[in-house]
Amino acid sequence: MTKTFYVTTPIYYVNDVPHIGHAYTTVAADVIARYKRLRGFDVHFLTGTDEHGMKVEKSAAEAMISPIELANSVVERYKKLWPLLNISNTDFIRTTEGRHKTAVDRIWSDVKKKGDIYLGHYEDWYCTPCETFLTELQLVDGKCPECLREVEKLTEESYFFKLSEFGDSLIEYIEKNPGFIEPASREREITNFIKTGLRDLSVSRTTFSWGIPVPDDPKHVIYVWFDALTNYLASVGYPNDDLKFKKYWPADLHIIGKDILRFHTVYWPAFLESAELPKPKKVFAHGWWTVDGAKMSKSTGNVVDPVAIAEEYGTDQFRFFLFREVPFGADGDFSIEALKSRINSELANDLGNLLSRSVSMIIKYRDGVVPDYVEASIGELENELLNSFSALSSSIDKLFAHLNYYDVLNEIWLRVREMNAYVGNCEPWKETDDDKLSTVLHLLAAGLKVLSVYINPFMPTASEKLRVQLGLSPSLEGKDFDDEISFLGTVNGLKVTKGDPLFPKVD
Ligand code: ME8
Repeated sequence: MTKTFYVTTPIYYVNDVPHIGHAYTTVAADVIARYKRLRGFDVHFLTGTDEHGMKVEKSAAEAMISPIELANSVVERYKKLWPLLNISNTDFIRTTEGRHKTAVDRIWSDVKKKGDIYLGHYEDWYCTPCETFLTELQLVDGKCPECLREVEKLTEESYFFKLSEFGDSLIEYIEKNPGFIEPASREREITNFIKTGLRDLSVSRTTFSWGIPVPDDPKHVIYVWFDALTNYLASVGYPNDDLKFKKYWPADLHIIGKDILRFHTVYWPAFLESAELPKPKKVFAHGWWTVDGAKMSKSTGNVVDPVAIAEEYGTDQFRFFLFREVPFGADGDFSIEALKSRINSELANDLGNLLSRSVSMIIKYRDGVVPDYVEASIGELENELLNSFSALSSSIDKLFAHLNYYDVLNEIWLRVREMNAYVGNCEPWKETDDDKLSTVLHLLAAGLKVLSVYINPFMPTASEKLRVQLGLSPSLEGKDFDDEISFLGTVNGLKVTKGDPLFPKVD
């Protein structure tokens, strides 16, 4: 049976246009989706939009359009952005779709039947931009601790979810499933939060109408987070397509920003437990991007538009930068200077030059056909390179298991540099021994072939271009992973061609 892998991004609010932060999470999910496909998994990769709630209703009113018109226009932008960034999602869900509403109705009804939803009264502070309820204690100078904006006092009839009863079982799940919350620092944060005691959660509102009505009590709309989280079930056929649901659920991985960790690691598993559904296997929370050292905000006007960056500097270059610049999980800073420097040094100089000099030498010394290697010419330098490459596969797989993209790229670039050093040490242009020269050229082609596989999840187009120059079939789809990463003796006879520089230098 084919192994499956289900990965999700958050579904993004439609009151904001896509920026580098949204691109970051979605490219991150795309990287693991592509890697898992290379490893033979049947991948379901979900992204989408979160379209209900007071925040969207207000933004639409300000723009003097209906909420659905606002949603439609922002969805258009996402649907243009994802192909531009080469995102290979297999589903795009909108919370205004019928299949989503069906799923929300069902989980609500199941949780209610279970006795975990009751009617009460709600009086507390609410931060509309963050769609978060806050206690008096959480306020900072009377304002929202997250966004530092004004909060509103709300008193209303509301349904509550008995979150307070789930603390022990949540802690037990976290303890029994190391790696459920990653990175580890986030796990500690959540464990501490749960241990301070959970309050029941208000899960319905009566003060606005843009949402999914509570079944049997339509003056209430369902709290936007209860609604939104359910998208992860709806996409895989819940509640009507049992076959599909069993195939993909529980999700293997929810990738999110650190801002929405609590929703995914406390509320979500509690809702699922109440509905007697399995919990996701992993939630990975990444860090936050600032821009030129400052928080990104519409008012400062420093919001980074991923469309402009990809169009000017290239999609692969942008994707590479996001994971090469900052360890995935940590906060990072975006600047055009840093992007350019990565492109020129590591893409153009290191990898681009390695390819172009290797192809040129194969053309010059062997009429463009990759020669076989000669066993007797394998010396110390060759063995070092071979050993280094043979350790790559298992170390990369382990790193991917923890979304350690930063070290994956480190491992890959270590090999790129080793190959460049190898060329420098061998000086093929001075080589007079024909066997030795063949062996060197063979090793270069074989190493580049392996690199084309490992860079593929990060830079799918560059991977294909590299393979075309090496005379390999561009796509890795349906290829056997182990064949593709095997080294010696697998590139004989390939006909290389000189192409455009893989990564043009930028000023
Ligand atoms: O929270 N740096 O949607 P949202 C890195 N609809 N990532 C960032 C970022 C930044 N500066 N800014 C945003 C929501 N992000 C809910 C989710 S899921 C059931 C519902 C990314 O449009 C990051 O992934 O506010 C963050 O979690 C997400 O955008 C928030 O997107």
